[in-house]
Amino acid sequence: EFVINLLKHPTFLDDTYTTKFIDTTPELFQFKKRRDRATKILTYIADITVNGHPETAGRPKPHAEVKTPKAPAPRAEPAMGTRNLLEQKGPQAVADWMKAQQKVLLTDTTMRDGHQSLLATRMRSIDMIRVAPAYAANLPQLFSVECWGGATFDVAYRFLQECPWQRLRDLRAAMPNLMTQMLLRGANGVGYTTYPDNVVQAFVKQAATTGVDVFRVFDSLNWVENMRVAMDAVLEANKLLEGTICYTGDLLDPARSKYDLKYYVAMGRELKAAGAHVLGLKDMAGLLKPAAARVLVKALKQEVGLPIHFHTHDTSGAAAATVLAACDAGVDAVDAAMDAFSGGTSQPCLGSIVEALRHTERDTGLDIGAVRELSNYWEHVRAQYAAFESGTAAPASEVYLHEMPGGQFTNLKAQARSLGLEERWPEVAQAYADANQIFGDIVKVTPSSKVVGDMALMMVAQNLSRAQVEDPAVDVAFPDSVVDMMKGNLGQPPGGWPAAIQQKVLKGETPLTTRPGADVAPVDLEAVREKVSAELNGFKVDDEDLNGYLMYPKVFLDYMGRHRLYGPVRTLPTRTFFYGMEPGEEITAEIDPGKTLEIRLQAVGETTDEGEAKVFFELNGQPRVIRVPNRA
Ligand code: BTN
Ligand code: 3PY
Ligand code: ZN
Repeated sequence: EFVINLLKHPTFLDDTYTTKFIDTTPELFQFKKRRDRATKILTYIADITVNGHPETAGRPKPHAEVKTPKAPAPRAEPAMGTRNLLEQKGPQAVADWMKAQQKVLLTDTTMRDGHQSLLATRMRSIDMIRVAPAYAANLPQLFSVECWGGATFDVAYRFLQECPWQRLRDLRAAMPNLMTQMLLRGANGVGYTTYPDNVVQAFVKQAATTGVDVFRVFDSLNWVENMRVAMDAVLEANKLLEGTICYTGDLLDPARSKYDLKYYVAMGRELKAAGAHVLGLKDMAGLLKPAAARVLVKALKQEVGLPIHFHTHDTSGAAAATVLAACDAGVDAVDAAMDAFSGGTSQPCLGSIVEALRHTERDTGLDIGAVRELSNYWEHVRAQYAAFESGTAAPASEVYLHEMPGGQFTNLKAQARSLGLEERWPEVAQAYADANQIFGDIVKVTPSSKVVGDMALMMVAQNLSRAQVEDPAVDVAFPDSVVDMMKGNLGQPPGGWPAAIQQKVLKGETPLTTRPGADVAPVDLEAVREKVSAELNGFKVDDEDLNGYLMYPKVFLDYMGRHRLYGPVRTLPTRTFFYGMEPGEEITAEIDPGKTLEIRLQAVGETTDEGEAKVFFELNGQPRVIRVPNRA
């Protein structure tokens, strides 16, 4: 057996490692040909077993009795669902069908926003793919399954060592009758910056080809201009376009008149004119109150005329009331998550909505027994991710003060903790609200929410008040993200940026007032493909890889570098991926359909004087020894 020099190399350990390193130090890769995928996976398990996973170190562990979750059995052959309608009659027919339904249609967000909001987006594909056939068979009445986009794209590459495209492909194949749904940040794609138009176009085309049916497109400042390129690309792909309004403020509060009924209706009409089949109403922070939902949904239904799909978060604990009010007011579809992934910063509970509407004219028609079985599965899944729980146990009415999106709330808390500001969280919440006002009261959702969060942390860390920040006489070193936003690089908010703060941040530089993507030169896609391929030693870069690189160049290359070492670790059980194995334990990993590795950990040997641990396995009954550096 061989020694893995690479793991010891300082470039790798300090995390600046990229595949470039492979080109400059070819001697480390001479073993390349000998390393089959099974050996790579054993290497990964050995490394995690000896050294632990960097992401779970010092975090709570799942209980010893937490087993690999078992998906419910399919109850029948998958019945026809919305996907069949989309395939046969196209997206306009789906929208017409939605409007003709009495029942409330449901989207299950467990596989995207549910874990994004509760578990820092760490759910692995295997836990989704295993249960997907049960969705197709047992819940064919679902409107859609939100399972892609948002933060899941980069987290897959970055932290889960898996390809997001493969996840999508597998889910698509396992749920042929259900529409898959993704969240797309308009000109920001699934990233945090503005991409060239042709990058956004290529991304949408690829997502549609690999398996997305419903595209929920939004802009982080509600600027429709910034959404058109993405929206047109969805129309071009003949998929269902959900043009989306982000809700902020407080509709019924006369003091927050910037975002009033007129504003939302006008934006809804703009989205309709831009070609949206469905109007998305995205309440990313869970700020829409029941009485306001009644007014808003009714007005949008009447004045815009598109079917409405409502999304909210239960941070306040009052989201179910808002959903039910929206149902009373005629909303067409709503988002919810399975019990174990609902509540708190996630969506309200799907099963409870099904029950609340039962025996009313808006009965969803979903089989509650099937919902329960799936939810039991998800409960076991969640137990495996104890390391990523945020510990938020109760509703937070504070959300009406700070207006943080569900996905950001727990993240910002963790960031505050790492800056030593945990004790001062109430100040962070207030500073977030103040930062929002400094920027002129804006929509806060990725990526604008990140800018407001950066600003808030800076204000608390440096004890700066809103008055000081706004005072031209007080010198303030603004975060880079703030400078970028004030330059106009995320686009324009309604009414533009407040001139005084913009001038202070930009120190005389002239901001952009046009659409940022319009000023970015198109990327030569084939030239990039060749460059990436060269960087990866001639690896054949397909369209999915290319689109991954275009969104996240470094994250993608780092992923490829680790993939070369560790192989298809996506096939490992989640406990093994995060904690390695115990002596005597046996697992299986299906690395190809029908090709299964039976892996048994026999023992972990002593560490040699060179600092290497020998790890003894049985692989499909044959003994194998893997040496890994002991860094523990
Ligand atoms: C990550 O990037 O943090 C997750 C992927 C796994 C990285 C492996 S875990 C063993 C080895 N040690 C490290 O610090 N990184 C790699
Ligand atoms: C995302 O952009 O990831 C979001 O979930 C916004 O709400
Ligand atoms: Zn959300």
